[in-house]
Amino acid sequence: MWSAAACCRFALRSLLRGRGMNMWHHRPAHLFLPNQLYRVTAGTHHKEHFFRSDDRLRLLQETFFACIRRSGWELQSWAIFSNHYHFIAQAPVQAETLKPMLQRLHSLTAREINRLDQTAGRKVWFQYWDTCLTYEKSYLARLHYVNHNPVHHGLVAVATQYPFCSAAWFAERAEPTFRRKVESFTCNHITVVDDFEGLSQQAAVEQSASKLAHSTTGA
Ligand code: NI
Repeated sequence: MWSAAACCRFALRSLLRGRGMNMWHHRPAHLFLPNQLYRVTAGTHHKEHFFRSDDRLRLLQETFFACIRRSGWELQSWAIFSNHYHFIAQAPVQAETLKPMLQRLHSLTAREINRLDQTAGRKVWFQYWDTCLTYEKSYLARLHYVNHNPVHHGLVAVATQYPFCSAAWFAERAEPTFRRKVESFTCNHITVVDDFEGLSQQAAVEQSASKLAHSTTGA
C-alpha cells in the first residue's frame, strides 16, 4: 500500500511529465539572505545556438538541476535558452563552490553537444558573470526578471508557457503574497548582461542548417 504522501508525489511527477516539465522540486524560497544570494548569467561561445532544440534544452536544464543539487545550492529562479542561461540561487555556506559547479555543468554539456555534432573539443561555452545580491529589492526585481526572461527574448507571450524556466514552477508553488510581491517589480531599470538574440527554436535550427550548407559549399 502506498502512503498518501507517496501517492501525492507520484501524482505530481505524472502531472509534470504530462506537461513536459521537469521542474525543480523545492518550493520557492522567500528568505532574503544578503551575501549568500547570487545571480548568474552564462553564454555560449560567439553566442552560438548550440542548444537549439527541445531535446538539447532539456539536456541542459536537467544537467543544470543535477549540478545545482550536487553542490548544495538552493535554486530560486532560472531561464535556459539556446545560447545562454540565467539563474538566481542561494549559496550553501561558501560561495566558492560556484566556479567548480559551473565548470562541471559546462564541461558535461559541452561534451554531450560535441558528441551529438561530432565536433570533439569544440569550445561551447564562453564565460559567466555572477553578482552577489545584497539588497532585497534588487533580489526581488531580479527574480522577476529571470522568471520573465523568455518574454524579454520574444519566445513566448506569457513566461509560464516556456518549459525551460521557473515561471510556471514559481506561479504554482510560491506563496501568493510572495508571488505578488515579486510580480509587482518592473524590470525596466535592471542592467544585466543579456544582449542575446531571442531566436525561436525553429529559427535557430534554420540558421544552423544554413551555416552548415555554407560551410559544405565553401560559400
Ligand atoms: Ni536572457
